[in-house]
Amino acid sequence: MATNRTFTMIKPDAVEKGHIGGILSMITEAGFRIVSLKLTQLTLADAQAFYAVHKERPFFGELVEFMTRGPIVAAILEKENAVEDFRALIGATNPADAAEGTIRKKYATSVGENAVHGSDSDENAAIESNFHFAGREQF
Ligand code: FUP
Repeated sequence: MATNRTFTMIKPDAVEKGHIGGILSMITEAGFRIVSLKLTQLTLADAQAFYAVHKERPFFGELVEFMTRGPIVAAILEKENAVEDFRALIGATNPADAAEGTIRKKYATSVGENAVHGSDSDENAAIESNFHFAGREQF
């Protein structure tokens, strides 16, 4: 996987509230190309594996429950400096700290229900992308 790609999820809170279109629009207006896109739902095992790094944290159970409660949009995005630029576009984990003009400032409601995920490294972007999309689904 090229290092100019990142992986994102539009989380259950934002899908429930009808923000798929608004968020995809912010993403494409910021210059990201959609490489892969689907509406899907994480199983318990998927969410536990995805957030395994947080498994000892007190919020782990709540996080897994939230991420599995409804459909998500999974996508691979491409742009120069994709991982870093996408983290800037989504804003701080806690929407109270998120800058004006970021996706979380506009759509997130709390540190738990924060509307979107963005990979934190090229390595994780590749792992997360390949978890959700077969090679023939990556355009
Ligand atoms: P981010 O990379 O911004 O998504 O943030 P983290 O990887 O630190 O956290 C992953 C997810 O865990 C967050 F999106 C929401 C959840 N979380 C909480 O629910 N409470 C916390 O105190 C920290 C993170």
